[in-house]
Amino acid sequence: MTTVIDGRKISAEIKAEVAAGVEKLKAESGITPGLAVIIVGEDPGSTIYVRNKEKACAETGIYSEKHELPADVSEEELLSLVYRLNDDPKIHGLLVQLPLPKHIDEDKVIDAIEVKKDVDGFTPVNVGNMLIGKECFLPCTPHGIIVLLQRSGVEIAGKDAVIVGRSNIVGKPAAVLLLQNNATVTICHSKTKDLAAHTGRADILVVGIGQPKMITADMVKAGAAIVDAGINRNEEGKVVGDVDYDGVFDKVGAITPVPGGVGLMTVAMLMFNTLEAAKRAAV
Ligand code: BQF
Repeated sequence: MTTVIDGRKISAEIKAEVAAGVEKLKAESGITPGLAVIIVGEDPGSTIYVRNKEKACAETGIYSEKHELPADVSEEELLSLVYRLNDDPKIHGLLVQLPLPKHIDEDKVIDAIEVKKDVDGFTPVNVGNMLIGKECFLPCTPHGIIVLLQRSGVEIAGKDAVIVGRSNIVGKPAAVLLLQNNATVTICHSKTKDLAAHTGRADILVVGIGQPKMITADMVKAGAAIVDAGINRNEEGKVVGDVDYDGVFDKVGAITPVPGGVGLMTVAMLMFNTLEAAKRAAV
């Protein structure tokens, strides 16, 4: 019997725990955690994601601000908004929704975010601290993947974990966190020779590449745990992952659905990080 890893249930648990933490912080210190989200332009995906974040803030008792800038805003103007929010005491967490328009240097903008407010975990200092296992804000999607596995009873230590995709937002940090949890980790990417030979040995397979139905039944190990971090639209306009869900379902031991899996955890872990940022500001 295949287990559906229920991102809806587990993200709701995380948000309930965050809501309780927010109440406690308010009662004990009078501090309300605050999240500021900057969105540049009107990318349809980004608009939905930002709305999901605002909704999650409302659910957990976190104060939220949305700052909408036009697509043709200058880098300078965006940076000065980041600096202003860095210094705003109501704001404990600050993120700039990616991707940014091509005329803006994403790395430069990320680097401008105060490390103590970097609830996406994207600043170089946070990434470095994560790599050496020091206290930091963990990036939301990979952290969400670890929590999904832990809370659905998938053992990580000693397992062969294979990651397909090496983005700075999903694949690379997922590899680091799985390694920290004592998996034996392989990272596959577009230049990997014989992808199926690697994926077919995975006890835990994490996929984030942006290719619908890229991972098929012949490529997975029987009984494996499959984590699908892909979000694509198929020919019918339906949201689908990178894994051929129906095709692999009967063969695998556990699998995350899309939608209703990793994506929900990304937003829940952002709430977790924002509460953490506010707690640290309180001491
Ligand atoms: C779901 C994101 C790519 C690039 C930038 C729930 C979200 C998505 C899916 C969501 C994502 C993806 C976010 C589902 C935030 C995850 O039920 O499947 C929630 O809101 N996400 C983002 O902010 O930036 C992205 C993916």
